[in-house]
Amino acid sequence: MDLVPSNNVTDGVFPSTCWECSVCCGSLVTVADGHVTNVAPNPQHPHSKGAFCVKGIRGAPGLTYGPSRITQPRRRCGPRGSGQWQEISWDEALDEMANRLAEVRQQYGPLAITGAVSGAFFSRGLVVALLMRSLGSPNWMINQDLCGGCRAVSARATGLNIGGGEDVANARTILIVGRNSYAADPVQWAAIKQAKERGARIVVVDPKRIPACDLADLWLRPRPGADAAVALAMMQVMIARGLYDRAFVERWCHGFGELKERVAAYTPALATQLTGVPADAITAAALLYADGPSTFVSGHGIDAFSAGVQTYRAFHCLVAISGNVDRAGGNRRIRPPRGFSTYLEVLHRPEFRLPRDVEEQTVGAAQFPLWAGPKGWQTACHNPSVISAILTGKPYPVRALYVSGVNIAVTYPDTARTQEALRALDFLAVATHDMTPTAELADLVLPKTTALEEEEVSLAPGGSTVLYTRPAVPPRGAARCDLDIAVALIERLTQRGALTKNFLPWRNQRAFNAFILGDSGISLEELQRTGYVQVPSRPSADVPFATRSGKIELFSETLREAGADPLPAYVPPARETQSAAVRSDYPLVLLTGDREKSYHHSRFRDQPWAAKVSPDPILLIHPDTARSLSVDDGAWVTVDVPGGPGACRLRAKISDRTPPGVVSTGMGWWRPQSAAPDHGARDININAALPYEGRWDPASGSVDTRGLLCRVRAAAPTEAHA
Ligand SMILES: Nc1nc2c(c(=O)[nH]1)N[C@H]1C(S)=C(S)[C@@H](COP(=O)(O)OP(=O)(O)OC[C@H]3O[C@@H](n4cnc5c(=O)[nH]c(N)nc54)[C@H](O)[C@@H]3O)O[C@H]1N2
Ligand SMILES: Nc1nc2c(c(=O)[nH]1)N[C@H]1C(S)=C(S)[C@@H](COP(=O)(O)OP(=O)(O)OC[C@H]3O[C@@H](n4cnc5c(=O)[nH]c(N)nc54)[C@H](O)[C@@H]3O)O[C@H]1N2
Ligand code: SF4
Ligand SMILES: [Mo]
Repeated sequence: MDLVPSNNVTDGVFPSTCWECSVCCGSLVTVADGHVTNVAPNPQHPHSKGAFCVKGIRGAPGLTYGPSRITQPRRRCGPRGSGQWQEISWDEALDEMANRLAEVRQQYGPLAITGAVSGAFFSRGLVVALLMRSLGSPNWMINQDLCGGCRAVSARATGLNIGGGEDVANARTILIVGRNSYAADPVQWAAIKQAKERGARIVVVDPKRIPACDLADLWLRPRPGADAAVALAMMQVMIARGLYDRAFVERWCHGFGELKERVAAYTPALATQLTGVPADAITAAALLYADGPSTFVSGHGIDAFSAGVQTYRAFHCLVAISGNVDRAGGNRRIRPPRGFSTYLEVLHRPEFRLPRDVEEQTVGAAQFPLWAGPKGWQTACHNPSVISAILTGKPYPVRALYVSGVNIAVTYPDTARTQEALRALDFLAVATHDMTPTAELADLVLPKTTALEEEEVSLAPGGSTVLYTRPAVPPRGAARCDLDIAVALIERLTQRGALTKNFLPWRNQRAFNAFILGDSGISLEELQRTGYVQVPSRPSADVPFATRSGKIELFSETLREAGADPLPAYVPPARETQSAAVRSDYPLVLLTGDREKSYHHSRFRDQPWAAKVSPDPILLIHPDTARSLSVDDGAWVTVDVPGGPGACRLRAKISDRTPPGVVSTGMGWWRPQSAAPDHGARDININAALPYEGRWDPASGSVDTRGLLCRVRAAAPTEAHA
């Protein structure tokens, strides 16, 4: 059957899904005269229940109709980064891209070609991975070493794949660790507020006084990066007092004896020394958590650390021994609807794989087998090792890169080195909506459709809502979606004999989406009508865990085999291993990545409404610290870290939300109006000051993007203007 293309645009109000971030809120999109005139929350939506944010309302239309939108392919016609572009047709762009990729493949072999995307959460991530595989390369970079990588590796090692399965609505106690739902996730935030209203108890573990602290019954304020000790001590209390779930542990946990032995030393008193949290607060947190059902709500604040896997392991073990797994009010494992494929599953399916010996050559797989290569969570590369490979040719040359839907010249640590690597490539193509600092360094810039122009089928975080994003309007100009770009490229690569195997058998996004729906019994037509289909959640209790033992591995056989510590442990933050001299030169601790409601990472930087809400990159400084530094509120300061590539400029905001001695900033800053090609990415972007090399988590390869030592100085008057 030939599937009708979905871009039959009509005016009206249509149910859809906001696709600007992974929260996946249900939306109502109004189209008038072929234009999106309004995006609003869908109060009927079973997943988001009317929750929404300003990025969905203003960001997506701003991106689609804004003046900075790229609508025609561009070819570089001056030196790299000179900002000289020539508009070309898609045929020219695709021919050139196929020629250049075929040349690199011929000269250096398929492994010299790499992709960069945000990950397999969006279909474009899967598409780019499969395009790389079609070229014969297992290499693709994802954001997750900077994002959710530590929890994903821990989830795999422990067998506790509970991301998205927080049953806040039915919990008696909610343990929030390193998660600021207020800014990051309006659906979760609404659920937490509702739970509080009905009497749930809330325990927050966060160095900063975030809005959830105002709802909290108990707030633990550990030193950054020290959380594992909190979890280990909570387990120690629960085990010593017999407050763990014996029956669950016996039936479903592997290695309880070893865990018990490991945590015995982590008394609350020891945890106080390691974290600064009072012992009685840790004990109180353990007692509240043990009095369930309790759900563990966690986030980026304990991920993206060079010991993040161990921290997550400690919390995952805490969840396991409390028995709050796959039961109401606890943490559920998500099982996709029968017959439905998630992008992540497709990535791992044998028919979409390259031979094992090829996948084993994925950059980083030798050092981080649980992260990169065939055994890795998303089979991706280790990013900083790719950057090195581009610059040094080791372990082998990487010469061509295709970037889609990421702005790595801003969002990867060590901006200067990332830029140097991008400049050193033989070929760089960037699919984008606007001229980001990454796109500025490309040979070819490809105009991408936005989420208002694309069709996407996906699964809501809770697993029981299949979501539909409607192509509400036709693409502006010549913009194309990732799948269309990849399919057209594959055709040309085939003609040039540069294809290993076609791993993208779909003719268009419709066919791809039909494949994702598979035998689920859900049709695209139904989704188009309703915007979502609710499916009964599949019970996961009694389903064996995805480990060799079929149990939750408190003692992880996978980690043991990989030569890592099989039991959860406290690993001192890297800063504590620095010399006294360095610590005295860099006396403060830096947190990065504070989410802002008006921005999504580096996005929406050209949009006036966002700049109005948040005009400058902020560094939160405690009043006492500001006083000792003689920094006034609103003053421009510079921040740098030991061993870092340089300083970054931020604007001080004096606030007691951050503890004394800890300064805290956002990420993703650049200014489209500042001079190309950097657009400020080496000035006001915190990643200009962070190294991407350094201590890497032994399992996930993550670097510290927070908890680093730093120093803050008043910016010289010449540096101080915005
Ligand atoms: N508006 C908006 N929403 C977003 C995004 C965005 O850019 N803008 N990005 C999305 C993405 S990709 C992600 S990954 C999520 C991230 O969102 P979250 O998972 O909420 O993570 P963060 O906002 O990075 O940090 C959460 C909390 O961790 C705390 N924290 C920092 N260090 C530590 C520590 O050592 N221990 C503990 N316990 N806490 C610590 C911070 O103070 C902060 O309150 O947000 C998503 N949502
Ligand atoms: N220091 C520090 N660095 C960090 C973090 C931190 O906390 N601290 N956070 C990390 C985290 S958690 C993450 S997830 C990363 C995020 O890093 P990125 O994914 O690079 O961030 P974005 O700004 O969201 O990426 C934006 C690019 O995606 C494109 N884009 C947006 N929407 C779409 C779409 O629908 N389709 C396509 N094809 N493209 C689209 C836009 O062109 C935009 O330029 O940053 C990481 N970097
Ligand atoms: S949180 Fe905001 S940006 Fe993310 S899906 Fe919901 S409305 Fe869209
Ligand atoms: Mo992220």
